[in-house]
Amino acid sequence: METQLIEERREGTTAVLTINRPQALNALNTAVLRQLDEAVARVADDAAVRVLVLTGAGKAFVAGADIAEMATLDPIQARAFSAFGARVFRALELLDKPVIAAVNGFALGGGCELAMAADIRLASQKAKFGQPEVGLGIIPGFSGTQRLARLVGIAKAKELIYSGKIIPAAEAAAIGLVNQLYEPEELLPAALELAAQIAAQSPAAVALAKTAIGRGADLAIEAGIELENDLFALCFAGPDQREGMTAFREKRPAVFTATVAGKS
Ligand code: CO8
Repeated sequence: METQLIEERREGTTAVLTINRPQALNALNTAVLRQLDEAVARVADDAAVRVLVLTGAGKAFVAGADIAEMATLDPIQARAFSAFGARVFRALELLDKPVIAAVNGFALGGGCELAMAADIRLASQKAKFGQPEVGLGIIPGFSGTQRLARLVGIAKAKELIYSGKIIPAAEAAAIGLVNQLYEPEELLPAALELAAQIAAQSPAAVALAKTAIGRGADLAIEAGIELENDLFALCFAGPDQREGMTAFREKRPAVFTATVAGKS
């Protein structure tokens, strides 16, 4: 039987995926990436799930791509591995449900890249972040050069990627890489609480907001505004807009019925 490298559970309407390879600090090898991809696809198809929380078992979130597996790759295999990881992370980024990374410890190399594919990053005060690839003679290969520059700006991304330095959680929060810091034992409860707060909103509206922000970030401002106008109009096609506004006028909580399932 295949070793279970991604532990999957449901907490109400939240799916919790825990990368579970603590003996290698949850390093991402092909098997972990494949199981993560499958778990994300299940979450995408499960209409009962409104938010995904991603975390790691033990003292690491993910300490990077698996160096032992990468050590003997030829250039063709290296490209395939890089493209595979990038595709898995992009599927996570494009999931039409919000993804919260609960960064419990080391988020290095591919681990930092994985956290950056999430919508929101919450972290333990003890977490550490970095892109140490250049010290191994490689560059980030799971889209880190692209997402880090977009998240923290080109100058800071260059500083981190060129130096390979590992920064504490407080510094990651100060540069905008992390949304919020928590005591280690408070991290997962905080992630679940935020997930529950998001889950109480219209899932259809949240999904459209995710699309507007995610796709809009790659567009010129005029095209982004057009996209928002179109997606705003689309809100009026489903039941949630009527329910949300009727509930407000009737001074009662809204009961949203639109479901979001299937890959975007
Ligand atoms: N890959 C494989 N095994 C790892 C990794 C890793 N990235 N990180 C840790 N491990 C293993 C260690 O080898 C060790 O195994 P063993 O007990 O069998 O020796 C075990 O996990 C525990 O690790 P340590 O004993 O080193 O734990 P420490 O607490 O002393 O140190 C560190 C923790 C500082 C996190 C240290 O483990 C470390 O520096 N790890 C490597 C960090 C790193 O360089 N990450 C970047 C990797 S490169 C990358 O992610 C590129 C992504 C794009 C790939 C593109 C594809 C082509």
